[in-house]
Amino acid sequence: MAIFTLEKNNGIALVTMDTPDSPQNVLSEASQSEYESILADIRNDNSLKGMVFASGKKDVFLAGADISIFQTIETQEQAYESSKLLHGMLQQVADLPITTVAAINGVCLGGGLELSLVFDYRVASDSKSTRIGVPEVQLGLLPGGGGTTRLPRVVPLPDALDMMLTGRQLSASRAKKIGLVDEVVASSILLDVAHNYVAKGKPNRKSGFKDRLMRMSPVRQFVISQARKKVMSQTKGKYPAPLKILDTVNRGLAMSLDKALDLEAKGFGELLVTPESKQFVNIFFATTDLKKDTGVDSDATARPISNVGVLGAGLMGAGIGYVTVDKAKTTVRLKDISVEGLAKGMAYVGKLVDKKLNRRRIKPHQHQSIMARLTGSLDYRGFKNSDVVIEAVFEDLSLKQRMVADIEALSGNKETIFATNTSAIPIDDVAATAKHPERIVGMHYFSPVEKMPLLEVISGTKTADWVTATAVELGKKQGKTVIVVNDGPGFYTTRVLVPYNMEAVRLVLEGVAIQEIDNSLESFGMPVGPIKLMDEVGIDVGAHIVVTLNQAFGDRIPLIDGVDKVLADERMGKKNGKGFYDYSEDSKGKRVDQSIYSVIGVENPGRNELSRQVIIERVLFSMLNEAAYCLQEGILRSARDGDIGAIFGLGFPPFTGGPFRYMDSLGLTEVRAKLEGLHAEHGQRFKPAQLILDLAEQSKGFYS
Ligand code: T1G
Repeated sequence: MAIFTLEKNNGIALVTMDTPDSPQNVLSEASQSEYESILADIRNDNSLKGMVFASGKKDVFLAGADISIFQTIETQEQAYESSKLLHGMLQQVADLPITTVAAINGVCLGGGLELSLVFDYRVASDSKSTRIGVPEVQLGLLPGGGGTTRLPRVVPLPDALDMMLTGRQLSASRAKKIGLVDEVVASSILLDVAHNYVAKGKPNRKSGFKDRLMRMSPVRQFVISQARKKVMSQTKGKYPAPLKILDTVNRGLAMSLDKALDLEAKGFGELLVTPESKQFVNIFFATTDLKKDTGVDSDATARPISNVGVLGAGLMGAGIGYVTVDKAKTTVRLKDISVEGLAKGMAYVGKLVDKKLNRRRIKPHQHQSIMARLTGSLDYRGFKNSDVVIEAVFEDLSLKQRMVADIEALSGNKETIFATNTSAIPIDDVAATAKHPERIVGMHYFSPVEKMPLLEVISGTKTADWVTATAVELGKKQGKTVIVVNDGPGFYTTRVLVPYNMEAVRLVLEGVAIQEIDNSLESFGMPVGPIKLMDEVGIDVGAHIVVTLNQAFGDRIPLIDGVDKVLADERMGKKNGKGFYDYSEDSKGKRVDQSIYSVIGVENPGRNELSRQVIIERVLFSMLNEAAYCLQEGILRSARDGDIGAIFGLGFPPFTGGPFRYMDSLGLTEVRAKLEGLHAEHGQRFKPAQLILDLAEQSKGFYS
């Protein structure tokens, strides 16, 4: 079945792209030959005065080049040629003597936007599904279908850079505002309007003075240098793509279009073969697979959810309430034990929805409908109809068990799911006193809930598959990337974080400077150092969890002195303004609080000047090894989930592909050697997971 159809009416050729048996339109080798024959037909038909290009799919215009092709490209030269090939395909439209119009409805990304850029006009629908952008940077690439060259010649340089450096997807109205599309209309009249644009004839687009000025060297250099400063502060130079984009745009704007396109193809070729890009492409396919993963191995399916109850209106509860009313579009009953607490939680949600209104991302009537889904209560009234009740109260097992009993008493015959947001208490413990343990599940969110993309769903040994599947579905509706793990102390994300943090504290006790430890792990690519992270998560929270894990794993996750002294000095971290860092007015968490050293009994802090490499290995391999234990023990269902969980939940550097891909990139023989060395030097806590030893023995990796 054809990908493209061509209809000619009244001198206008309508080309419709509708890839059969696929939810997306993508530019691929399969589409190339048909595309070229359609263009040849149009080129040779002198009766035509115009061409309109549209998609036959409901919410998709064109999702770009076929990403799966990148996994088959091995050399820079091949990648360069693939970019040149795409340039040639799109140039065939640019060279048509007739007026060309792109009618954009639905996602128009990467090569999709690049194709539309060679059209004389771009008309877009005001549909919510119309999202326009160049997300290549998120694949470790630059727009290689002419986008790097043409976009800054169509829209103002700062807007073009923002799109290319962030991968931001614009709504149709935003795209019109920056001059990327000529008109925004209702999707019902999109094709008519596009056809009418043919009558306008080819535009004589002259860049405005401001745009010309922006492209002149001194101004351009300034804009580029400002953008580079921002990129470096965000990425610390760990990501090649944004820097290559800046360099290519800067040099390309001083060249003719052809030369600039060739420079772009070279840059695309260089980036495609980088290990960072390979890992980003792995992450794309992993997250795409997760979207389709029900989270259970049986054919159990999720039940419909229309009412959600949230117990606890603190930061987590309010955040869960927000993503549920806003993204899942489900009613939420938010309960707290105090009026102040409830009011604060409701206000927190209100502030987030107000922000969307103020940024014009929603209209007033949408603001009202979102807020109308949220109601508050100081008791259980209104919880009887909840399909799912999520508790987000403090980590007290008996309190959570009492809440289970309350909800079970309330729900009667309704099979209400009880989800706990605990970060470490085993689900089986929460379910131990339940009448219906099969309806108890873990839904571990990360703070702040409205920003952190991961949801870790934990199945207890008695949790029914339909309950797990329903929790997964709710998480996806809340806009989360969801992994499902099996029950155990600390589940996965908390369990791997604790040895990581504790090893950092041991280094402090050994006289290594706190700042040096954090700087070392940030130089590896962690968003924030382990000591700073403890302050942010809460030193008391971490200390509590260490005890839980030590009870479960003994000398593999040993307790350490020092943390109890920190707590005794009433240092809980950022939340009470006292921790390892100084939260006074003139520091605001930027500087280490030097008084911490005497609190934990470290004399002459910083005396131990370990190399960055040693610091990174000590701390990072604690996490890598624990991750392998989680996979070995079946807490993790797959290495894929472990990688996505660490990247989206703990900020593990995405350019490494995640802990398991990172260990594969080192080679498990090397990982085994490092761990055996650390084990010999520091004891049982570095005992290598048997899985690592076995895979190394077989010269295999986690993915091979
Ligand atoms: N290539 C290959 N497959 C793609 C694809 C693409 N560009 N986009 C989606 N798919 C597949 C996906 O793998 C899944 O397949 C199915 O479509 C449904 O996807 C030269 C080099 C478009 C917003 O980065 O962001 O152009 O698993 O479940 O949630 O400069 O897919 O079902 O077999 O994600 O509705 C730039 C990537 C490419 C867009 C839809 N474009 N895609 O989300 O569906 S590079 C992108 C997305 C490029 C040029 C450069 C999303 C989506 P399967 P889905 P969705």
